[in-house]
Amino acid sequence: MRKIIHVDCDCFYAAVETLDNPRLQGVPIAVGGPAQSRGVIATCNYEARAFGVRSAMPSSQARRLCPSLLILPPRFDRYRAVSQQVQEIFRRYTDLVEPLSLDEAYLDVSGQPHCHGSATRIAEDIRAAVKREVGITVSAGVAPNKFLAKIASEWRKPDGLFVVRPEQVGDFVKTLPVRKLHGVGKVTAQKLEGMGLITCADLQLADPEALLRTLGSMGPYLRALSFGVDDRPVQVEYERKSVSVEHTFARDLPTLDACSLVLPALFQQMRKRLQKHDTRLIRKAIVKVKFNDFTHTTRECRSDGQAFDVYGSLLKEAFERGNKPVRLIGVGVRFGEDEVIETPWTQLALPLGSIAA
Ligand code: DCP
Ligand code: MG
Repeated sequence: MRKIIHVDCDCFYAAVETLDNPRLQGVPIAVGGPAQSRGVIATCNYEARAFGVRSAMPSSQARRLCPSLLILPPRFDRYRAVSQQVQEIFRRYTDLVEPLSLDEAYLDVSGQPHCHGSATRIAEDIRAAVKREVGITVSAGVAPNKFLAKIASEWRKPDGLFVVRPEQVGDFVKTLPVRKLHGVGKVTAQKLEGMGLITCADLQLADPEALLRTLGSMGPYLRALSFGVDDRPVQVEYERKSVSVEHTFARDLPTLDACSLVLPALFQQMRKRLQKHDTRLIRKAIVKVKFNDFTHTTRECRSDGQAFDVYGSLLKEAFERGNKPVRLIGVGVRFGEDEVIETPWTQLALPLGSIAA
């Protein structure tokens, strides 16, 4: 039986801003792009959430909901530094730390000597140490596996702890909506709900054959999760699957020519970002285009990602799939082993919400 802790900082970027400027305490603030130039909200504090402001919302809409909202530009270097400080605290308790982003991580504390081996007490220790030494609050979930720990950490947010003991797993999953399961996005959620499966209790009773037919290999995996079973280990070295850069333009680019003009700069930026990853095998080049009606399309092809021309062709194909003014362009590479490449076409997808996250 493993003991997993999932830790997630509360309104992370906003918390760091308040840490550095205590006068912001109690004031509704957000971090993001300015409302005048189509910026979006990265996050906001809980005072702003009370007005309905949310991550990934256009800043202009956030301003309408909360006219006194203070929108600060992001300072990623500072967030990375605070993230390092927090992760150092995690490592006092175990070497098995898997960061998922700057503000969240899984810890496997099975068999650790600290706190007489109590994962709950380790989680409380960590929460107290982060508050005392770093000055921000974090929420934690403790459970026998990653999936349950991650859900548990949301339960008492902000500044809370929720523990799912092994004997409580059965009751805990029963009422859990299937869309909370790891790997279930909008499309899978719709398929499940189309089969009448709303909660994990429903999924437990579903015909495994039907699940396999509708969901492929995802079927058995989700069925296992619905019983609270998840064997994924905490992976110390998180392996990045892709690197990309993208840009939303202040004004839509009306033509393919206009798009082609901005491509070299994006390509250079991506190459720069890739320098850190040069030992990895690049398998594919990717171009993403988002149109002014918020539809988006991705084109990719087998490539070592070094040749600019490949991106030019992908951009042309992507543009022609929509043939509309372009709001955003992204370029990237995918790493990987020698795998079977799936069909190169990605359907024109709707809506924006699914990619903003
Ligand atoms: N983030 C972002 N854009 C998003 C979501 C998040 O830039 N659409 C950034 C800002 C967040 C950080 O990632 O501070 C961590 O994301 P979380 O989802 O954990 O959100 P918060 O930590 O801000 O809030 P919560 O208290 O809900 O965890
Ligand atoms: Mg967070």
